[in-house]
Amino acid sequence: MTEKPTIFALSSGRGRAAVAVVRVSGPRAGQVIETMAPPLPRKRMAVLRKLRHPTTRSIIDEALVFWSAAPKSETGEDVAELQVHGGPGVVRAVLDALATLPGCRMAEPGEFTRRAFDNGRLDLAQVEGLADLIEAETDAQRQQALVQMSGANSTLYEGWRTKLLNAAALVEAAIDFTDEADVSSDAVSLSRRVIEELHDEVRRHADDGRRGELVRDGFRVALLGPPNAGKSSLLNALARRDAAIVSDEPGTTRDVVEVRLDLGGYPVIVADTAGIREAGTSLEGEGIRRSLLTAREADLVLWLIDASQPAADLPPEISARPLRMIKVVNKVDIASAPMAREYDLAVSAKTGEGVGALVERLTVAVAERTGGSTGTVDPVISSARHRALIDECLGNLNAFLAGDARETELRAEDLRRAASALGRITGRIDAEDVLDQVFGRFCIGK
Ligand SMILES: Nc1nc2c(ncn2[C@@H]2O[C@H](COP(=O)(O)OP(=O)(O)OP(=O)(O)O)[C@@H](O)[C@H]2O)c(=O)[nH]1
Ligand SMILES: [Mg+2]
Repeated sequence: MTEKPTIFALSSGRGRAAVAVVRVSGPRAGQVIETMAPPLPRKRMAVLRKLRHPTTRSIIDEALVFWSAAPKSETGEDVAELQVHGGPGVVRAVLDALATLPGCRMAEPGEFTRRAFDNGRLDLAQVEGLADLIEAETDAQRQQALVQMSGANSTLYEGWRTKLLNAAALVEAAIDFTDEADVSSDAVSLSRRVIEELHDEVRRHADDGRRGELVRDGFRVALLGPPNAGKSSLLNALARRDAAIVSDEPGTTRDVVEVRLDLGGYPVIVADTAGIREAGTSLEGEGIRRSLLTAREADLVLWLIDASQPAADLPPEISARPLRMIKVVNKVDIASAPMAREYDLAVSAKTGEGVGALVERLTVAVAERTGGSTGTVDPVISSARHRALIDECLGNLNAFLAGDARETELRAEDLRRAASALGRITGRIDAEDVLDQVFGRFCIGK
């Protein structure tokens, strides 16, 4: 049998830093320490050692060396960790030295995590949680990813899957009695109660207003309004930088400009759009088409009007839809907000008046929509992949509940299919097709 390659990579960030972490995983990890920084230290105890080049024996750096043995390590293999000084020259020299050792090669992106998955240290949902944790920009994202990485989603889905497999086995056992129709349909009715309860539980989990996905992908706010209302100015005020071009010429913004904000720990994506009016040119018409599309896809529309101008009506494409909307009057520094008009807030993008209140209002809207889920330890659906599989599970549970109880084999099949959808979330079942996609999200060294 050929030996599995021992992989190594810089696991900390690139560039100058106080410390750089180089990780080595695989059957030769122990040998790496014995060659470059002998002797092998006690497991999981940091020791300070001189790190030497394997052939020239020249000193590369002083390093803190950790050693953990298979299977109780992060990857489930033997792992050596070298904490060296974080200069690019040091890191280069360490990586070059490692490359000279037989059986050792540079790791590919996500390869350490892939090995942890292959060795059962993490399941697929946990791996995705880990990728989300590394990408988390806000506190809500961090907390949600941490829950998933710790295995809360996996435990929930595996629990459901076990129930389903038990119920399927019960129904299948009854198939042997098919000549006694009563016995077999009894088994189906018995399972029915369990499945009805499970169906409710899965449906409640799926019926979450997409709050997990909102936290992971960001809550989308579309800034919409007539030209010159100050949408781009407001975007810049919210972003605290000049993200979009502002001018006194109506029709300045043509393309959608997005900025990402952290509002109370939630990721929010605010999109500035082209002002809505009867289009002068086809180019402007295309801009307006994009504005309306952005508004339709948004989780909330911020309709902005100009206090110094006659009232502008909501475009019919927008007023016809049940969209969440906040109506804001801008430019209160030059015109008093007309009381007759319906609006929720008055601001001045120029002086900043009322912008704080608007941010508060947005934060509340986002928190409501995401169920105020910071601090939660409940597992939520966080990705489209998981949602599709949960829906598939529900579809099969529906088929079971609606199906003819006398068709025992078909009913058992419904349950097996529902179980298999859940198994694909955690990667217990034919995960091959999604593995490359999931592990491709990681960088080298993770
Ligand atoms: N006095 C005052 N002027 C403002 C305010 N907000 C924006 N303006 C001015 O209004 C003009 C239009 O601002 P923009 O932010 O470009 O307006 P817009 O809604 O993005 O316009 P379009 O992109 O053309 O649809 C600019 O001259 C701004 O300086 C405000 O609160 N007070
Ligand atoms: Mg603009």
